[in-house]
Parts: sequence; structure tokens; C-alpha cells
Amino acid sequence: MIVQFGSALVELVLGDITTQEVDAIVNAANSYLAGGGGVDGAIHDAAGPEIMKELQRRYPDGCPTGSAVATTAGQLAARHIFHAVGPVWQGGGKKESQLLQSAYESCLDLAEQLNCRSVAFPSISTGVYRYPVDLAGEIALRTVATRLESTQQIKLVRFVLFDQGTFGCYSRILETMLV
Ligand code: AR6
Repeated sequence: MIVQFGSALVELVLGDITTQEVDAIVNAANSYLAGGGGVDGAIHDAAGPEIMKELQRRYPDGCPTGSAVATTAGQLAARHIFHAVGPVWQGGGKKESQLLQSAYESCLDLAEQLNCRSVAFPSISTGVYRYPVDLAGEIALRTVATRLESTQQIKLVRFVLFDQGTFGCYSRILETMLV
């Protein structure tokens, strides 16, 4: 599914983010930037050990929840990895929605600063961090769509969704944003 916002495209695909040929891919990291399972493990495995070394050297204090930091991308086809830290879902009363929106905005800020034309996102926080996919997808898509209406720099945002349920959920949300 592809939709135009401003002069840019939002694309939803079912697949693996590590194989995407875009300027930057986004990792769903933890605040220690320590690696882990899920998409974080897959990205570090595919990119190679230099990425963890770079994180430890450049960001020894980690990254606060709701923010993101950039590294090179090792063996990936992308130029940059943006390590974004989404919130752990705790029922919705712990500023989770603001923190998730801020994590996406931080990545979009990095994309603009680093002259990226294309960025691929996973569904941040909806795995190990248990954020409900319908709520997270709404924030992800609305935050990206809002930014794309005002930036000239970013031309493609691709959401790379790993399972059919998440892909279907994001697709339904994007459809409702068109009417
Ligand atoms: N490509 C795209 N999406 C993927 C891939 C992949 N290769 N692998 C998994 N996903 P999660 P979180 C999906 O748990 O909830 C880590 O341990 C997955 O199916 O990766 O933000 C970190 O170190 C789900 O839809 O991230 C943190 O400690 C989505 O990516 C913690 O997990 C996010 O799931 C972060 O948890």
C-alpha cells in the first residue's frame, strides 16, 4: 500500500527491515542501547559488530526513552541506523503516547539533519514493549504524515511490518486517514 502525503510517499510492506535499500533504517532499541531480541537483535546481527562498538563509543550514557541516536549501518544496504527508544506499555497512563510520538519525531529529525530521502521504520514498541498495535500504528502513521506535509527533504517513509497482523492493522489505519 502506498499513499502520498505532501510531496512524499508512505509505503507499508510486510517484511524484514534489515534488507531494505533506503538511506536510513530505524531500530527499536532500549535506553541502554545494549542490543536485545526482536528487530534490535536482527539489525545488529545483519549489520555486524561494529555497530555495537560505535554505540558504546559515541553514546556511553545510552538514549532516553522517546529519543533516537544515529550510527553508521555496517553491512546493511542503508547508510544510517537510527536507534529509537520507544516506551514500554504500562496501560497508557505513563505518557506512553507522547513518548512514542517523540521517538518517531526524533528519527524524522535525524533524517532531515542527515539529508536522508528515504527512511524505513519497524513498528516501534509493539513487540517486547507490548504497546497495543492499533494505538501505536495510529501514532506512527499520524506523526509521519504530519511531518511529510511540511518537509521537502524526506521523500519516502516505508513501514516494514514483520507479521500479517501488524501489517493489516497499519493498513486499516492508513485507509481511515484517507477519507
Ligand atoms: N524487521 C521488521 N520488524 C521486525 C523484525 C525485522 N527483522 N523483527 C521483529 N520485528 P520489538 P519493541 C517487529 O520487540 O517492542 C528488544 O529486545 C516485531 O514483530 O523488536 O520496541 C530491544 O533491545 C514487532 O512488530 O521492539 C528492546 O529491549 C516490532 O518489530 C525491546 O526489544 C517491534 O518489536 C524493544 O521492544
